[in-house]
Amino acid sequence: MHNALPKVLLFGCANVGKSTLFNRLSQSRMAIVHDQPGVTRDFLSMTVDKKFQLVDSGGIGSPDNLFANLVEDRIRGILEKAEVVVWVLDGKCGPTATFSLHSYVSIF
Ligand SMILES: Nc1nc2c(ncn2[C@@H]2O[C@H](COP(=O)(O)OP(=O)(O)OP(=O)(O)O)[C@@H](O)[C@H]2O)c(=O)[nH]1
Ligand SMILES: [Mg+2]
Repeated sequence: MHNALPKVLLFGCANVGKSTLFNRLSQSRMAIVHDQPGVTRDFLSMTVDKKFQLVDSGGIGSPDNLFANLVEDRIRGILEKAEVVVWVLDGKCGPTATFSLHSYVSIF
């Protein structure tokens, strides 16, 4: 992800539609979309309109599996580097996440 353009990170719980939004905004089908939490595990980025680097990330609070901690560590790392963080929420359940955003990044 060595790109001088500003990074816009899609952040949020698993299965809320981050990858769907990534594909829509990047006009691609790069991200795997599936109705099951924990599908995205690593970052995916694409330059949009030659203006910013859109970054899809794994979901926080993914089901407990071998990768959950690794996914969360990766998200914490990129959160500090992103110029813009878009917190994606599921409109049906709203911001009822079982996490504190403060625990993810100190600047909020
Ligand atoms: N009804 C509805 N379903 C959506 C919307 N956006 C995404 N979905 C569906 O929600 C499911 C999860 O979408 P993803 O884009 O894979 O979600 P994600 O946040 O990337 O999930 P993880 O990678 O597991 O963190 C898929 O079945 C999508 O088709 C939306 O705006 N409305
Ligand atoms: Mg995803």
